[in-house]
Amino acid sequence: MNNQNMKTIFSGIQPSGDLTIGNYFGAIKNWLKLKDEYNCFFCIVDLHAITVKQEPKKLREKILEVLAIYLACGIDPNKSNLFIQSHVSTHAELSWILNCYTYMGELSRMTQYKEKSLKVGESIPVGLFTYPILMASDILLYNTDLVPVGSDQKQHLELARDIAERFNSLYSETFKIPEPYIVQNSSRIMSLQNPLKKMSKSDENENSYLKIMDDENSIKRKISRSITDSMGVISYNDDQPGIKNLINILISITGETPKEVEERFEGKGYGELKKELTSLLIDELSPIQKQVNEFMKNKDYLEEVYTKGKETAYIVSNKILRKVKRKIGFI
Ligand code: ATP
Ligand code: LTN
Repeated sequence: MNNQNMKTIFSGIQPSGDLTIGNYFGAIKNWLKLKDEYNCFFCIVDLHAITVKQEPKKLREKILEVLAIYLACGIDPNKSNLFIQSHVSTHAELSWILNCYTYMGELSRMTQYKEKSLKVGESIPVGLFTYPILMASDILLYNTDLVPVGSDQKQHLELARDIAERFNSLYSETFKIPEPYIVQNSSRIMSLQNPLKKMSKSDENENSYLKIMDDENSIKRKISRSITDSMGVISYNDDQPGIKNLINILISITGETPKEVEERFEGKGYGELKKELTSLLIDELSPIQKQVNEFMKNKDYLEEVYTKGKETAYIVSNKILRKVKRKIGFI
């Protein structure tokens, strides 16, 4: 499972709600493209999820569902390492250490922190602020070469690189400097209700996001209600952000260029675009949903997968953690 000659990728999704097509097109689909060429670590980042309030029963269910989704999308646990972040103690340990090498100013600039802290009112958990340090630790613990994520995570990745470079220059070469892997059109799937905002699983308006597990009727309803404009032309440009978003989702499935879609839909109305997109989404998602439901019935199998994942992840990450501790001067 760990081939010395292959480069490594690391990525993760928070079990903080129902996964959306933003997670699917922005992250998981790109993992699938890379999975055979790299040593892969795909993590369910539950430590990250508790930076906002979670209900224990729901969190427990969602952690397993995210694992079931990884498997249902075609990630083979015999080839990739699938594990749950809180099972591998090295993540929290390195995170503390790197807390001491990260500056308040750097964290205050993070857009995700600014946005999320506005939503939680006056009592902002410190974890929400230090969240990018935990993410840096996830990545740096595996000598990661490449991190496939949506473009909302670019800033966090740059911080991870800065922290790694700082540590390396203080103590000599320790961490590998990771590169982002962000695919243009799918890197930012927007809200169906406000196409200027990222689609997010924690949005309060259910109609703004499409879940991977949404049934046919919900897909139909949400796409047909999605916000467009009054221009009436199917054109890929920033003045029509709603249509641009629908085209981006469509081409994430068909592999067309925006221009090809514009040409195909010349003279046609928004209704036709929405109809085709709806049926493509149903075809794409329903086989995955069936598989997720099967995996969720087999909790023993899920346990087998995450237990094996945890063991490998610990062995690999503890090597780096020990090196870090030695360099700092711990005994
Ligand atoms: P939350 O809403 O709880 O903050 P989220 O759905 O925004 O969560 P994460 O679980 O933090 O996302 O993200 C997992 C991966 O999915 C990341 O790589 C992220 O960049 C990607 N991603 C999330 N939302 C989108 C989106 N709308 N478009 C493209 N990629 C996305
Ligand atoms: N912060 C990420 C989730 C995440 C992650 C990671 C992604 C946590 N650790 C390591 C890639 C690599 C997010 O999508 N909000």
